[in-house]
Amino acid sequence: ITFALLGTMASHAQTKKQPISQPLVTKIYTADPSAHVFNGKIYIYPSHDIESGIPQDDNGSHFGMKDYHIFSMDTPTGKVTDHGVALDIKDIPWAGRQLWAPDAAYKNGTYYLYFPVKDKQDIFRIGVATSKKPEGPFKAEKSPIEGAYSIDPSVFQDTDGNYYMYFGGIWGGQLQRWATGTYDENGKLKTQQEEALLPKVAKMSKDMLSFAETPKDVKIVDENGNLFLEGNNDKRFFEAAWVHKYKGKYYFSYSTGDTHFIAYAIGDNPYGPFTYKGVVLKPVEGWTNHHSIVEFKGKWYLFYHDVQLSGQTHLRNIKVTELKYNADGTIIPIDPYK
Ligand code: FUB
Repeated sequence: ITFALLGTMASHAQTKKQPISQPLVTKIYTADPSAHVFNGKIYIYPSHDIESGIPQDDNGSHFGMKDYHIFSMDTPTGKVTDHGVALDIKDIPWAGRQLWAPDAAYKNGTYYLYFPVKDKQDIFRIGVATSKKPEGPFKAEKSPIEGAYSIDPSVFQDTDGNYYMYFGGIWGGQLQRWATGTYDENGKLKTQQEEALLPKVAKMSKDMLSFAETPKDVKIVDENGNLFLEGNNDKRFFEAAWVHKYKGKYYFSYSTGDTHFIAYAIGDNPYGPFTYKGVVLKPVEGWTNHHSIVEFKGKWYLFYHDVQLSGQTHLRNIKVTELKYNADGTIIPIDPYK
């Protein structure tokens, strides 16, 4: 070993980013953590990353996940329990491949697991599975949710008892194929000068298994009320929608994808419009950035992922850190590395 090499190693050690939090799960790879408080405990519904052997591309083909594990914690710093396989792709009758980021909701004694997966025609659709327990196992419905498409479902329970699903993701998430409301496999991404594609929202039916309405666009606007252009790719929606409510306001947070931020916008009702306010989470190591925000015993937490354990974009590990607000309700941006 030469002095020159030693010098390089020393400077790398100095510049290597120190994460602000450690992986919650180390035995398997996990990502896209959707956290909820059920029965006084934190339940995490993440993707379960695996080595698919499929080469990386812009459509995320290397994310070839096949099942979900659900995790619980008594406190955000407590022991993490892996409840094992909660749903396997082979038990979803209509599924083809790529079981991506899920979410969950509870209503009247039943837990609902919402998940995106490509159908046998390779079109991303959103399905639902049910269980009497938050950790599953879950049983999938026979068909996808009618009128639901693309990826990254997240279901928000409003304080009035209504539930809303937010969904969508561009590029590999195929949202660009649904720009007209029906599927068009030649649907193109917007050009830099065009208004960016928007995520979708639909109120859930009373049975939580279907939509009560045709999905609507979720408008994310700047301080002058203007929609972002595709060229505003540090602010426009890419994937990973999440909604939470804080002091009576609705916070819509999302990933900007190719610029790797978790950004957020605030609105007065679940449908928006939402006005862009800034960054929740700066880029993490790994291409994707995907999160959830949850309140537990009066404090707020950001669940997110990076690739600390593997160094590889498709083999991620979930994490948690506290999230704080300024007095005016804006979120204090989090840098995941010191
Ligand atoms: O985990 C697969 C995909 O990567 C998710 O659906 C996206 O949000 C991104 O995190």
